[in-house]
Amino acid sequence: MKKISILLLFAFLTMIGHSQESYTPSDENLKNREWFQDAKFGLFIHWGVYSVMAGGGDQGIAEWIMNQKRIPIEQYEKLPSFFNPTKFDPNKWVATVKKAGMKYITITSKHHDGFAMYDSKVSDYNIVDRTPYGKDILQQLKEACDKEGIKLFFYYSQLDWHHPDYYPRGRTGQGYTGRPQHGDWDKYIDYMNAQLTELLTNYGEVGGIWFDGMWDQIDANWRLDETYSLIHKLQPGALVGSNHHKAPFPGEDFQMFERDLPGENTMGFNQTGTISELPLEMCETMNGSWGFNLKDHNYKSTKRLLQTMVKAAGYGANFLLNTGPMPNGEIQPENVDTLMVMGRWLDKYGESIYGTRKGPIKPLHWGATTQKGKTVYVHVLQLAEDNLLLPKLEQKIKSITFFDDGTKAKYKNTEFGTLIHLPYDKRQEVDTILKVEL
Ligand code: H79
Repeated sequence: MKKISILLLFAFLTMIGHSQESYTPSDENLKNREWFQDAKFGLFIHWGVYSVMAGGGDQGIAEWIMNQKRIPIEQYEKLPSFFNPTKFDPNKWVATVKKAGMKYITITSKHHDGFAMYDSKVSDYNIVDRTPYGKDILQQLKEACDKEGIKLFFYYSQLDWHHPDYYPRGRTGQGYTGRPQHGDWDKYIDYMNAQLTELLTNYGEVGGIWFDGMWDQIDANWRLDETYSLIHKLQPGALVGSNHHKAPFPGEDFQMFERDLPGENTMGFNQTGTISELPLEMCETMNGSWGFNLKDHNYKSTKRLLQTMVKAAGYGANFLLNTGPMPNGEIQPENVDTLMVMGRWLDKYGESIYGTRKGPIKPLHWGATTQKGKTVYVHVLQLAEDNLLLPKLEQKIKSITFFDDGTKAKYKNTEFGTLIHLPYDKRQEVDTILKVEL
């Protein structure tokens, strides 16, 4: 009897030893979480062989074209032979990122189509073996990033429309692909872990892994414990996040929100539940597409993007803004223009964004607050009146000044909060920032 309970206890201890339930992030990981929260702004890059299709003349299609147009694997496999980005210049990408005021890049290493954009040895379905270009873009980008102090994260799709062992199939990649109606799920997970091992061993220090696609079959046996342990073992500092649209699972280091501010669900699929205590990140598109789409000119204004970034910062969340490079390897000029405008704004107002944490007042219809030490930045994004009622703060206010010219703002404390006078001639088009000293 006693022997059995000791055995059981042993089994239990071994289990939690591997389990991410008991995951304690390393010091390096915690340091990187702080870095991440300070960084605030990154570039998301969706680049794959689908860029050759440029959306196929359809405004709403890009990296999903294989699934949406039901292209069988046999046909889709021709795309890599058309992929030859002769104008790809990683140094130019990184220069653009720096000028935009971004601190990191998250790039697709493999999207749902299963095609690896790097030199993978566990499958020849990759950029080196299958394209006339023949070079590893992740490698080149990492070198360019290292030179400039930009961190590189890898997006990795758990969902795979190409691998035969991604079986049973989930909500997508059904029927048309031409794969046999059988497969060995565990072999697929092994394959995925092998690819992740490559990504975490061959490219030096990686910022983190950005998972996507688990929503395809959320209840499948993803063996998350094993995958997350593997990543934390290979690179204890790398941050793990997953776009499963749910509250974070054990072993994850940050929580992400797709095209929604934390806690919002305008997209309909963001059932993230509560906002966790982990570092947060919101990703957003500049038009309506992630990958390159020739017809999608539905660009959001820089004003709107900057205001979304400010609101995200008000939640303490990073803003990961996307671009889908063209098949020739260049970033769309329209996107570069937008990034330059954002960079110029950050040159001037970055103090109120970088290194801040969410402010004492949760974002409201008029704007948001961010905080650094004893300074609260009040970001007034839209206000019809010339007075702002700032809800009561716990600490006493010492002074309020306009960020732009350092002049004092008139205010008075009322029982409902602080009434701040905001004359129209002090207003900025994008964001009128007040510095509140506590
Ligand atoms: O990589 C980009 C997109 O390709 C990918 N994530 C971003 C970062 C993405 N795929 N799908 N979506 C985003 C939207 C999610 C749609 C879903 Fe559903 C709604 C997933 C589950 C419900 C539609 C219905 C797709 C599967 C079932």
